[in-house]
Amino acid sequence: MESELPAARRRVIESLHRARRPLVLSHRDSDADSLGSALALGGAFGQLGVEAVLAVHQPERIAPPLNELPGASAVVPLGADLTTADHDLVFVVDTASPTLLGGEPTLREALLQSRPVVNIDHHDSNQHYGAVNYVETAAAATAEVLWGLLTEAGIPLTPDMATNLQAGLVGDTLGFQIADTSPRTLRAAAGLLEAGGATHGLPRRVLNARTIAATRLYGAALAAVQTSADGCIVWTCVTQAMADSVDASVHYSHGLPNALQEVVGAEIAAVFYELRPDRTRASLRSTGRPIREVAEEYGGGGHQLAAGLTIQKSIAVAQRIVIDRLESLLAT
Ligand SMILES: [Mn+2]
Repeated sequence: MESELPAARRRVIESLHRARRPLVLSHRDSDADSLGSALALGGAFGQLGVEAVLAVHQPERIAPPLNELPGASAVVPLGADLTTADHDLVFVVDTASPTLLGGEPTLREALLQSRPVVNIDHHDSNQHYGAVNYVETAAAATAEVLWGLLTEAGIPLTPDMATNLQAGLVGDTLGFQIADTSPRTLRAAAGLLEAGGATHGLPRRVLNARTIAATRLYGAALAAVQTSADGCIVWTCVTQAMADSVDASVHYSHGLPNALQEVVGAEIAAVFYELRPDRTRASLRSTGRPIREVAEEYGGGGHQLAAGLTIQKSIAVAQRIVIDRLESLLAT
């Protein structure tokens, strides 16, 4: 696969220069890398004198401060009107499979089958659904991939583009602290700093900011922390009752799995979210032992050290099932 990369890189750069009416898409539930990468790619087309349309599923749900990324207000909904527009090429960033775009399956098919798709990503689970697939699994973020592509293509970075890419780098690497952070990641960060994209300011806020309700929910979940396997497994729950008591949604509790991983002695961290009385989501983190297989056993997935799954069970039952499974994993 790696040997195919130089050819794919040339084809992506050709596509950047060839596009006249590009459509840029990224996955639903935008994060700093997906949105920052899409916005920076839109900026790159601007530098080439081409106007790109950027679309994501339900952009109105992009919450502060993520919606402050330069250009975010111009992102349009992933809607049926896009299928009849005269886009010549579709660029999809940071999206391992078409399903992750969200929206109706028929809409996704119409969008992706009517025009050539250029798929730019860093997830090793990428399904290579494009006419061109440029998937750099060694990159810590799609922002890092794009930094390399735009530099090689000779497209100068504006300060806004650099801010968007830096937000993606900071977001996906948790501030350059995860194992995927490579010398090249830091070279990209240095290049983005030189182009006017600071690591503090907006990228830092996008990574760390929490509303007051989310801060209270975070505190409640931390206070409910439990351990097993001699402290090697650390977990907690975010229940509907907790969320209701602080006027938040269970979805507001981002950052908890990483926080639990900081507990001394923790090898595996798990956070259970009560989505419905009979539906529970679990986010898993590991300091070394691969946990993606456990997520996959329950229909989930992700990375070797950061994965997630959803079980159609109550939170109490789901927690028992998953913790039992993690205990047996640690015993092997
Ligand atoms: Mn990413």
